[in-house]
Amino acid sequence: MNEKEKLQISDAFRKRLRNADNVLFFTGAGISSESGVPTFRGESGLWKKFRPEELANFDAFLRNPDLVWNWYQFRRKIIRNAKPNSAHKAIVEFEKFFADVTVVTQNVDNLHNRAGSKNVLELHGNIERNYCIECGKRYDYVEFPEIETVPKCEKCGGKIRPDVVWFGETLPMEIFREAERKAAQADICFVIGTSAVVYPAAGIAYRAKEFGAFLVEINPQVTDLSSLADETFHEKAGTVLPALLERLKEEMKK
Ligand code: BV8
Ligand code: ZN
Repeated sequence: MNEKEKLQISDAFRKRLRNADNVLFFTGAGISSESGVPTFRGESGLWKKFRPEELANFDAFLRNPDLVWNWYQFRRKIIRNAKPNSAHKAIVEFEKFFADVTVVTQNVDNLHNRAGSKNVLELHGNIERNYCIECGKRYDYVEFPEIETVPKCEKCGGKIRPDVVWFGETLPMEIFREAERKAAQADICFVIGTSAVVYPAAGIAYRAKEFGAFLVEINPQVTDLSSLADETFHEKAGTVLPALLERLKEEMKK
């Protein structure tokens, strides 16, 4: 679909949009790819030579702290130079049309917050936050110098790690429980830019569907969720979401 063409939506979707109160946006790395932030598993995968599971885990960090720390420094640099894209911004605009709009994101790139979304639940933490693995001292939104070795805590000398959820680590329980509550209340659940292979996060989309949400998937690829979706747009989020916002404005005028 090019910018000019109008987005085709089903009558069922149009009806839901007109009557919805609670809308949930469940997002993954794909929503940030148009900001220039690489996804994990696509061809532009972050570091071809390593699978995310080999770097994003605590044992890898203990075994090779400098490598893992520099992987995050490499990503932080990309993310700091990135800007929220039209998809992130369209989600902020949706807040004007519905009683409750919640973003449940697997991303750690802080782009939903920077776009101005009010209710963002970060299931996997945030790359701009860090803490000492020994004493827990926080080092949030600190600009670490371009050092090659993992920084040490000024209080106790412990290694500092990014405040993200690594494979094998539990998600922040309060946040995850809130995401589950929102999923159970959602009238519409958008699933945007995720391969839906990471659990328990991916379970949020299934839960929303189970509790009656109208499931809308936006992803150029087919995923495990596609067969479950009530509406699928195999297009980029940066194209679909602004077009959907235009349709919404028209619908709301009627
Ligand atoms: C836990 C933070 C246990 C770090 C991340 C076997 C089976 C099932 C599960 C498991 C298993 N073995 C292990 C597990 C559990 C494991 C898991 O799910 N593994 C998977 C890989 C099989 N999960 C865990 O370990 C979780 N913890 O289970 O704890 C436990 C329980 C009790 C007590 C103790 C422990 C923790 C998982 C969290 C891992 N951390 N990230 C970091 O970012 O560095 S996960 C990482 O993957 C990111 O968060 C990312 O968001 C997430 C999912 O990836 P996606 O976001 O979907 O990105 P991906 O690249 O895959 O896909 C991008 C999509 O976008 C594509 O579909 C593409 O087509 C699309 N796209 C591209 N461009 C666009 C687009 N879409 C729209 N528009 C575009 N322009
Ligand atoms: Zn410390």
